Amino acid sequence: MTLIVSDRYSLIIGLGVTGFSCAQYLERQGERFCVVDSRQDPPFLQQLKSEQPDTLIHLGDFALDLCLNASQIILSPGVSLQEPVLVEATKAGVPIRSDIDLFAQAARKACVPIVAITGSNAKSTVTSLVGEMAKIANLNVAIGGNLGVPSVSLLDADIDLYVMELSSFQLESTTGLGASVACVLNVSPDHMDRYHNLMRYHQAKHRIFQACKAAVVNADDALTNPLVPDTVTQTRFSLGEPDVGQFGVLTKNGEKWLAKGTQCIIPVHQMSLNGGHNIANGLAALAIGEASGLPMDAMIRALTTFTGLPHRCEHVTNIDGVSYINDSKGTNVGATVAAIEGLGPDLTGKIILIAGGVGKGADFSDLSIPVSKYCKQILLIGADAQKIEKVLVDKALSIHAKDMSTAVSMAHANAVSGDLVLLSPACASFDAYDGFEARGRHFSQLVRALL
Ligand code: UMA
Ligand code: ADP
Repeated sequence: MTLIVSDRYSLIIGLGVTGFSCAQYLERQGERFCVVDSRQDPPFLQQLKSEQPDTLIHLGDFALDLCLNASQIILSPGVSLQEPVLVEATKAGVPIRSDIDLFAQAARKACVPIVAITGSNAKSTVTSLVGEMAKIANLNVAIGGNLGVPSVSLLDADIDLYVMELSSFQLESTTGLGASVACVLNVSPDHMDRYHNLMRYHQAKHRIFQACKAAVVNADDALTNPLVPDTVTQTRFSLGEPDVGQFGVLTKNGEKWLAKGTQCIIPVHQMSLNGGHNIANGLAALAIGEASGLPMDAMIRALTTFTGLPHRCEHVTNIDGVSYINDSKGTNVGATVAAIEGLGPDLTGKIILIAGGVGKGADFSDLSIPVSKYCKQILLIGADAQKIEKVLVDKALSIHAKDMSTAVSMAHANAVSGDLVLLSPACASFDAYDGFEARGRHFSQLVRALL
């Protein structure tokens, strides 16, 4: 320990997937570093010990001394900059960086463009869709970030383009990203247990625009407007009619089209993604793809073939005319509102919504109107069920269900042909599941067992 604190070293904080990927990266670079995690048994402890038996690991707290003596801290996204040791380290002038900083520095050095996508919702969908467009255009594209593979593990000499989903947690400690194209898809409250207020969360998201070359803006959401110099090209998308050079929706012969200016690009019904919210996602992907120089034909093909990711408004099955949809990734209020408003208008019947879990300090009020408009029932599960019920104007719609299994049985019993049973919890899952995937799988299994 004495030896290491007297020399210059990087300190990796966190030994989850991010911290471990950074340890592998710094090892490859031949840099001196050590690792701390406040947990006694972090997820990648055994892997790090077996791959790097000589790396110094400190567990159980954030080790103030190690922080204060580091030449830089590489911070995992699950740890807030407001942690007292990090506040101290900042005061002491120790630079705090993210894995995204390490990644971007290497990508910039190799002159490989980075497409950077954030937003409260739709990040994974739009990132994957843009990635698909690039693949169809025969680019060697790497896709990751908050979605799947951590950033530094993607670095490879053969890559033509990086398409990165970035979270506010990652952006908080990312500086001067320099993306070739940057986009905040939308902003609505999330992670209010980590941020003091929406402004702090908004500020974290907008760090994505630092030193970007082009920005893509959601014209329907003022909170996505970037503060960037005039030299940064801006492309806008909107669910309304597009202005010249911008992306939007046009109606031709009674049919809705994704369009650019006056040019119709693809009829909405030819997209494989369903729901009004996915029209916005298709437009965002087109705008980001175009700003990245992708050819229109490849982008159109991707829109027709990309069916979406599991657990995002995923169709499970139909039983007696009732559709069952798994939207377990609907983990905040904005997502669930989008799912209800995206799917509700096309139904002959109504939605039976299954919601609840860990609310992350959210205000659920915005659910009330869409629920009254499109739902005939809301089945509440999980830790924050009461909080959701409290804000509903139409309280008669809500019923408490003991657990997911009871909720699915009740939904099945109450649904009639034309209805849609939607799991879109507006909450995280950690009160009852390992994550949104486990929750979605459980829902889908219970639904299939009804067949
Ligand atoms: N933790 C400690 N002590 C530590 C370090 C972490 O208690 O010393 C806790 C954190 O508070 C958190 C958990 O451990 O509860 C995981 O944190 P982490 O920083 O080790 O996370 P990773 O395993 O590296 O995973 C992270 C992202 N997780 C978070 O931001 C919390 C993953 O996004 C991401 O896929 C991965 O990096 C690769 O980039 C997950 C996520 O939930 C899916 N993201 C949030 C979201 O999408 O809303 C932002
Ligand atoms: P993220 O990675 O930001 O969580 P996903 O693509 O995984 O985004 O989608 C998460 C959820 O967000 C979906 O399950 C859906 O409920 C909701 N959603 C999808 N598209 C939109 C949109 N354009 N606006 C708001 N919510 C959306």
